[in-house]
Amino acid sequence: LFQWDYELMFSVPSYACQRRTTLENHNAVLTDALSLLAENAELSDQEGRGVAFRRAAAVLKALPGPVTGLTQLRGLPCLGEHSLRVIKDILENGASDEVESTRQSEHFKALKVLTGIFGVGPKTAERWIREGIHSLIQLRESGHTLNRAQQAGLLHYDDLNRPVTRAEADAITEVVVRAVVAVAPGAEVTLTGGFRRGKLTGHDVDFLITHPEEGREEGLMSKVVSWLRSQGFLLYEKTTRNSYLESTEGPARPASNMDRFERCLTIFKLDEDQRPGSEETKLWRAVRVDLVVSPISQFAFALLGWTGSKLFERELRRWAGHEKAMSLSSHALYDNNQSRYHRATSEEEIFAHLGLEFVPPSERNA
Ligand code: DGT
Ligand code: MG
Repeated sequence: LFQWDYELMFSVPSYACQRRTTLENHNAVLTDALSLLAENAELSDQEGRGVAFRRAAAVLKALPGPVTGLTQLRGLPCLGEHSLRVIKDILENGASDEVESTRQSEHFKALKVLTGIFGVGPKTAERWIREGIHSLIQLRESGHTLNRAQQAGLLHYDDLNRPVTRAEADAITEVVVRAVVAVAPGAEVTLTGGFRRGKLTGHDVDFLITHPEEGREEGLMSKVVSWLRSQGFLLYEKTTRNSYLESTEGPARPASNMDRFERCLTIFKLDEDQRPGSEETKLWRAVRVDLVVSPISQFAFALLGWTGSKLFERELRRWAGHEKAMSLSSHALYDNNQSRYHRATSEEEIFAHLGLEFVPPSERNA
């Protein structure tokens, strides 16, 4: 029936940061399939392949309607041969053999289970799998010595693999605000990550803390963490100096005062309302919470950098480097042509420096 009506051609710009990607996804079946292949590649140390699948999925997420035929995709960016083959299989047969066999594979399932433990990355998981460890029971029985993070991860495995709801994120926000007000009146707390983009659930809750007076953020993290610990809110915590810059591509330059930029990975103990009629006796759940402290001079960059999505961030940096000869990080924006940093006190200013139209957080869900 009017088949040709739906044979609309789509058109989208190449970089995810040039697009508006809301949470409304008209192509979830296709993007779930491509995301699974991306995840498998990332877990198997094939980052390049992973990014290619993520970019392809992001293009489909940005389309204004469902894809019904391959011809609609002609001329779209980021859709490589491999991704197109997967899309074709799903459109024609309802499923892709490659995706389904990956989903069912013992190796992928074991990687998922083991990297689902907080503190366990793909390399460790791979090593354990080579020793025949595929499950939590086998890991417990193996007698491997686990570090502090992994012990906590194993102990709270079920909670940490259960999505965090918006209501739980709000409850944690209240606690973090109380902690910050108690130790540093005037300091400010901002919810970042997926919840700032409007997601209804998340794998963790991300916060950015700053103080309107430059320098007053120093020492803030340890005070906040001490307060939270003394009030019994923390099941685990580890503060690290931010090492993000070393891990990104491109010549992003560390800002001079980057050593003030601290991050604390925690596991919160969150009181839970007992469900009526529930047999459960546990009155709390564990939730992964990330705390980041930024000096006010870097706040806009930190906010932009910690709001995500991960692909949106990656695309912003790629745009900056390839199209503008600039280096963007969560600390600063360096202009290689002018050999200077661009100042910014808001996300809007950073987009403007980059020659991009402003994209609000709710439309950064690439
Ligand atoms: P989620 O938590 O799975 O629901 O989704 P997101 O988008 O909140 O992802 P998450 O929590 O892993 O990270 C939040 C954002 O922070 C992410 O979109 C990019 C950024 N991010 C993640 N890890 C790092 C890091 O090590 N350094 C910096 N600067 N940013 C990071
Ligand atoms: Mg998050």
